Amino acid sequence: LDPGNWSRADGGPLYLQLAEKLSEAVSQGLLAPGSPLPPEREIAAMTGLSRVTVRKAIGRLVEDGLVIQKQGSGSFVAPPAPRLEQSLSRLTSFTEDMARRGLSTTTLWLDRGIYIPSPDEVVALGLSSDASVARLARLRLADGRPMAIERAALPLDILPDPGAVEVSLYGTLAEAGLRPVRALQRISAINLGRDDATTLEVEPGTAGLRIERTSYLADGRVAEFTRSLYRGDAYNFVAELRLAR
Ligand code: 16G
Repeated sequence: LDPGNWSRADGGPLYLQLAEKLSEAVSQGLLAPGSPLPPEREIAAMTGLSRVTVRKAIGRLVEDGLVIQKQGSGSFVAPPAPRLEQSLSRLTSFTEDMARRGLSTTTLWLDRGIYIPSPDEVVALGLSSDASVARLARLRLADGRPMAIERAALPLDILPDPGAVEVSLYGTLAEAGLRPVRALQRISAINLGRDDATTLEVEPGTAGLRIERTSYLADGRVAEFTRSLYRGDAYNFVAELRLAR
């Protein structure tokens, strides 16, 4: 935030440049969630920018939901969004999970089409050597908050037309009488690479969860093989454990 770092020539209005710098400080953890922002006049003194510019920058962060203002006590970095509690014993879809919580689902398509399967898709889906595969890659958002990137692969006899999936994959499958009834899920920790981190709106290298789900139909056929990357700060996964006998 040093003075002298600010000029119009290179990068748009000064207040937006300042807003950008402050939001970087938040995503890099220099300004912790819930902590107070320095007062306007301090930021103005630090940066050499006018108080009007500082006020506009903070106003922008408030609009973006990164900063909250409390009457009489100033501006604070918004507290982290609460984690969602997700059961590990029920086979549900993203759309169902969010609807149950009263959250809206948005899906951003990253890819959707018919491909030659990769060797691990051939194995996971038990495909014959000449079969193609339907792939769906999506960013899933809950109330506008990016939660997960999901990359699903399905045999074409389960999903002949990937374009038919508008919102819910399980919804589309259920309409065809092909709702999965059982799944195996594997969870591991990862550090998100640059592209996936950018899509999930976190810094590259941030902790994430890699979740692989292979789901099955009632007749035993494999329905889907999905590899998902979840934001590490978005969920608590909950399982009930019982004494083994
Ligand atoms: C869940 C599943 C994913 C499935 C999707 C269907 C995990 C880790 N993944 O997100 O495998 O494809 O639901 O959701 O739980 P949809 O019906 O909303 O498309």
